[in-house]
Amino acid sequence: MATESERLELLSALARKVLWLSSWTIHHANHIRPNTDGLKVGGHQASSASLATIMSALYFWVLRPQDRVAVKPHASPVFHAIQYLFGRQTRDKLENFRGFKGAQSYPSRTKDTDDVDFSTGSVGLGVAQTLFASLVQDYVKAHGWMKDRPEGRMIALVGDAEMDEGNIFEALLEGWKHGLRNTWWVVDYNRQSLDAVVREGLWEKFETMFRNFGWDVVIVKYGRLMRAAFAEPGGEALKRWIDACPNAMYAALCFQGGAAFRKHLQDEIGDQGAVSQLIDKRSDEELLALMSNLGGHDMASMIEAFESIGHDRPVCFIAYTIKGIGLPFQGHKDNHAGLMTVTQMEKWRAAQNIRPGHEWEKFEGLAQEPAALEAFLADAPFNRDNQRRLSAPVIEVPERLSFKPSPQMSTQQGFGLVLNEIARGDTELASRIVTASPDVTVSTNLGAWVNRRGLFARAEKADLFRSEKIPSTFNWDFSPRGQHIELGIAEMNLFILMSALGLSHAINGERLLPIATLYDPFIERGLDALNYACYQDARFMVAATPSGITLAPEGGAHQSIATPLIGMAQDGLASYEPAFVDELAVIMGWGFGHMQRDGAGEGGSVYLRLSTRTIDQPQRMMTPDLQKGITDGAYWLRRPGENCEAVIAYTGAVAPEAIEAIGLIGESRRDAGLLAVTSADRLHAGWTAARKLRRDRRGVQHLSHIEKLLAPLPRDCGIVTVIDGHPATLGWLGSVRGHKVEALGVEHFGQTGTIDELYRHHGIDANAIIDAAESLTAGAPVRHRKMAV
Ligand SMILES: Cc1ncc(C[n+]2csc(CCOP(=O)(O)OP(=O)(O)O)c2C)c(N)n1
Ligand SMILES: [Mg+2]
Repeated sequence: MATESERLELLSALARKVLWLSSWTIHHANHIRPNTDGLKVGGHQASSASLATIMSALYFWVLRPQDRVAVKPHASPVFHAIQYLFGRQTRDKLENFRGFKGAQSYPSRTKDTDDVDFSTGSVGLGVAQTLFASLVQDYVKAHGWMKDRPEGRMIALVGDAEMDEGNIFEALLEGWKHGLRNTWWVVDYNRQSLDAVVREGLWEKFETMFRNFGWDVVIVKYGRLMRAAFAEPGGEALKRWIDACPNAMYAALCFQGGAAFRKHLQDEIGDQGAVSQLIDKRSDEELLALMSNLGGHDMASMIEAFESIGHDRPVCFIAYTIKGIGLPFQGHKDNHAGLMTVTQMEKWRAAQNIRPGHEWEKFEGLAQEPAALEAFLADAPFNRDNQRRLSAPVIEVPERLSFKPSPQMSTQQGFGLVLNEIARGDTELASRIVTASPDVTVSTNLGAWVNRRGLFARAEKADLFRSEKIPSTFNWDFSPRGQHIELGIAEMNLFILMSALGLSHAINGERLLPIATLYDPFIERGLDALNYACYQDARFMVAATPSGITLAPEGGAHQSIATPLIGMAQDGLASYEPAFVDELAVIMGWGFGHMQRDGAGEGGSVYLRLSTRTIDQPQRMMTPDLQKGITDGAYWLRRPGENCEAVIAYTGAVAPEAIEAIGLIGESRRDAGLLAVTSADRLHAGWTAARKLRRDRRGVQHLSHIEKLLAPLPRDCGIVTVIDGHPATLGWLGSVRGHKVEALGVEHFGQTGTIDELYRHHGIDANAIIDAAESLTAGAPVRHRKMAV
């Protein structure tokens, strides 16, 4: 067995190798791989160097298999190099870094093959993901599902400038409310962002803030060389100088080198005996080594810091580093996209005893025995379990979700009713659903669900109003069994929580079926986090309500126009906007299945754009055909006749207007058809996929759902589309088979008013639909119009 100090030496050697391999990966992509014109790798080199020691300390020493990490985006070459040394990444992928199907520019759960825990890229989001992943682990544990699995630590490697992202602060506050545990954030305090050097004293702000939220803070500022020098005569003066040196100056001196440090120290400290001696006895090279021996580059200091934690409270490590350490542009303020020239790389290669042509060899140039290095890697705690990506069985979804019907309802009300029915039952589905809402639980109709299933907290807390017997519609009891996670008003948090809950099957080996509710316009407030959750292939359901101008008296600021287009364009999210509650129940049932479907390109998350508008509900049998039409995205509510001249295709809450218009149009155009579009997204996706299939495999006759639906229409039939949202959502229907389209919808921020007033104002009322149909089709004018009210 190697001794502790031998093992530390092996570890430090591997950290140097990690820096080399990550730099070589980047260099290879820029200078060696053929056809890399225009593929210049920016942003990675200096940022990666900054973290090579810290990440080596974590992966080769500190981490256990159950720990999970979000790596700062530009440190992806470091991550890939570490995985390469573990034998989990191929040389081929490294050689193809940033290339098609190569190792990804930013660590990606879905695109990389070397065990990325959490994707990163849009700074701030991966950081918050670790916090919510920890809360989800607590949730799984509290529900008795952890079995004998040990608790993992959720760790983020955070850039200091990344801390500017507001979503991190939103997450911190939420974490505090929920008693966050098992979370470590390691701030790479290199005092540089992309453009600039960060403000002086930023660390103090970080420190107070984290302590304020109940975190432990560990500042790792000085490496061992520094600490030894401080203990020498004159060391105190040196330390004072280092502490007082402005960030930009320190960075500039690191770039300029030992001689520049010497000159500055002499100029500023003057001739003071002991300290002068301390400086003089070191060569320029030694002086630079001393001055750049910040904590984050000193293996022993980092290990000591990590190992000093013996509790499960959250910890923020602030590790001082130098951006681009060890490379020719270290510390330079413009180094973000810094790359080594071929000559610089040659020089560095030679200095590390790496023979040309042997650059990818794992232990090339290291003085340590390959067998000892190999044994050390094999023995790393992190490497002891190969099964880090877990899975969980599919939760059965009842054939049909039921609800207590009424002749008139809104889809938002229906959503509450469907969930209430599930909550009443004793199914596996009911126990695996977990809901969350950013302070709009009651106003999005989750109240009944919460009354039955309770709120989640690690400790019991009774609803005081209930214990005091004060009448209230809602029972707000908190317990470890609760299934609703109440969030503060931060939509970013909502979607990152969805991202964490929706990956529970892969991270915790226990499947959860998360449902988020929020007001539809605030999808945009959390959009980057929603996109992030989808990018990671987290699985969840979003009920967004109310929506559109249909929320009329709520006014302009709350109206959503673009969300149907977001729903269509967002990859990994199947979007639906049902008009009727029976449709919604079908979609939700299908959705719980879709959320659990596995395999390449299979399954995904579900977005339900709902409404508070109460409308007449159809009394009908839910036949298998109708059910299929609803989930495929459209069905004929009134089938077009053979000589159809006009079709109205509608989505969502404007159903009554479309139905009224078709009635009036029908008086002069008998064969008119009414197409209920439950999902423009599914229709469009199906259409695109069918065209691709036909193109790729000539002779294949596959038609998509919308092509089949529109096939019987005569060529000169006109289609009026109508939605309470942007008209482009349905406008494309005309391209499917070349029909003329008049697309109605909302393009401008509205104002308060009644639904009738606003529909008229924006031209999505029955008369506007009739006018549009008339303008598209020949024949006698429609005689009747809807009477003004
Ligand atoms: C949301 C978002 N905005 C902008 C960027 C572009 N960007 C990438 S890295 C970076 C600077 C990061 O600085 P820091 O976090 O200190 O990391 P360092 O470069 O020092 O390693 C910026 C602005 C991004 N990736 N994500
Ligand atoms: Mg930085």
